[in-house]
Amino acid sequence: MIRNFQALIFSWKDKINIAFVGVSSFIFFMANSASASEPKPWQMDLQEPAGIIATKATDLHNFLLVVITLISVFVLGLLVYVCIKFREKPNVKPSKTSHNTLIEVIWTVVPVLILVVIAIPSFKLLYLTEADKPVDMVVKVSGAQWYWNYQYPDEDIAFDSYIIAEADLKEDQKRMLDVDNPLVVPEGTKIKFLITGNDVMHSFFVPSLALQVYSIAGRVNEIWTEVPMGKKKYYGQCNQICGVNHAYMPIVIQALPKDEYQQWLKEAKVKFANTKQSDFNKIALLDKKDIKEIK
Ligand SMILES: [Cu+2]
Repeated sequence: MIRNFQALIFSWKDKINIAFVGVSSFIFFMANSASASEPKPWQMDLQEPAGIIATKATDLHNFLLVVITLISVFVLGLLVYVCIKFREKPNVKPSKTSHNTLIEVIWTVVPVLILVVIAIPSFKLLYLTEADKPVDMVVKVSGAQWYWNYQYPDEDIAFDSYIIAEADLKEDQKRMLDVDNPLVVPEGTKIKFLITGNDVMHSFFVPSLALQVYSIAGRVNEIWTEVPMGKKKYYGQCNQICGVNHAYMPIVIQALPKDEYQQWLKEAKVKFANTKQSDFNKIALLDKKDIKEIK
């Protein structure tokens, strides 16, 4: 019995080993999280926000979580109170009360006030995401069955972005998330995304940058975001069920330092020189001077 018990207790050596594995996995996790924004195993909360819009969206989410928790606890408390106070035993003859003007006014006015309190920060954030901010670059995103097409109108390049098949994955690539041609952008840049579709509805969804916009054929939706400083990959996925390969059209936005981005751009202009840009996919952008005249 004692021998069994001793066998169960870890020796000091085992403890040091476990601590070492724990610490090294933590360091690996932290190092990994510094270079990529992606979902984590057993993740409970939102992905770490990147940029001003995502930070504000996360703050709003945390505020709403408090509001909804307070409301749920209050309603649960009321239910428990009513169940105990008005149970059958002490109320053999039940009350037939059906109206109480004061309570009815309270349960109408209080929810309205709560909605107003929620609406103010909510509209502020919505306005920020929709506002026509001056941006550093424009990227056109087209959803297709089942891949993404990225076009840089100012650079006159376009290319398709496909998932990497499981059999072709390299060691540092993620299953179901990495792609052959990521959307490469310079770090610390405000970007306007023009989002459209080639066939059925898709949705361009990159949680850490708080981007989520429908891609619809015949329409151009737009949104802007600020990609923060730092060489980092932002992972996303199509989140509008678009057909049999819906799960296989991930999104990768790769932020690079400015000089590395210029180098990539140089190579991309050669690599994608023969990628045919169909007229359907082309968009006409106004020159900057035209925009000024309109304003
Ligand atoms: Cu889809």
